[in-house]
Amino acid sequence: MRTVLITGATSGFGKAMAEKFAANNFNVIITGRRADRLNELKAQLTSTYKIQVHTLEFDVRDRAAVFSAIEQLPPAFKKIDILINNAGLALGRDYFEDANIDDWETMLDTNVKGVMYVTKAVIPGMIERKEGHIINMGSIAGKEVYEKGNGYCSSKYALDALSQSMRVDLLRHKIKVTGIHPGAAETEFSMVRFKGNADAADKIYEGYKPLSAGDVADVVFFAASLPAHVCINDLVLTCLAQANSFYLHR
Ligand code: NDP
Ligand code: 8X3
Repeated sequence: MRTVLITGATSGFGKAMAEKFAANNFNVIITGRRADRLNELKAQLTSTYKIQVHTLEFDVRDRAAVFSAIEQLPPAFKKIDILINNAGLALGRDYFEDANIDDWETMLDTNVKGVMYVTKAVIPGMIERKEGHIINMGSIAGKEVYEKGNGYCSSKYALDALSQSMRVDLLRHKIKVTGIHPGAAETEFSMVRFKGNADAADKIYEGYKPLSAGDVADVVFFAASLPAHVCINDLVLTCLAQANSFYLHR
């Protein structure tokens, strides 16, 4: 059986991806900071599907914790076929001069350095086997900068550069690298971005049908299911109402 490691599986895309891969006979390693949610998801997946689930509780910003968690994986989970770097967040939506510097640092540390740490910890096995697939969850915010997107857009542009760079460097090891860039999708993303302000979060999804976490999981699974010699390098997906970062028909 193949194994997928999904970061940020306590909510949104990561949780939907864990369900999708489990339903398709993958063993899954799910990570996040909220242990209660990881345990709940593990119980749900193991009772529904005939697969194995392992949980890892760590903050992707904590370099030592990332390496220690991956090193201590039980033998049955050590061979990771697919790594999905999904854990990430936006914090705040303010003009540059009003934006909070701590928020910028959290976004860059999580969305960029977190991906570097997790990938660095996971790739030795892929390199040894000359096989593996790394899927990085970018965003349309990493393709077109929008007003008040400063810190988040910077982090997702950096992640896009990282995906491209990994693809070039890991080519000789036969490791696929895919960047997936969703537009607006209704998850806990906006509640996190607006720091619990439900009105502000709800407004983001008003007047149109956004992507769901399941929609995104389906596309990620498709990218992960192609023949060994085929790689989707870069993929932008939006709901029908959204053309890009600027044009949203409500
Ligand atoms: P959610 O807020 O629903 O989920 C985010 C996940 O990331 C949670 O499981 C959270 O787990 C985890 N996470 C956040 N920070 C950390 C951290 N420091 N360490 C470990 N895990 C962390 O958002 P989405 O599912 O929507 O977002 C998933 C990814 O998709 C993100 O990278 C986001 O930027 C990106 N994206 C989202 C879009 C959207 O419109 N929703 C569109 C395009 C891209 P926990 O809190 O338990 O640690
Ligand atoms: C999330 C999509 O448009 O809010 O990455 O930046 S957007």
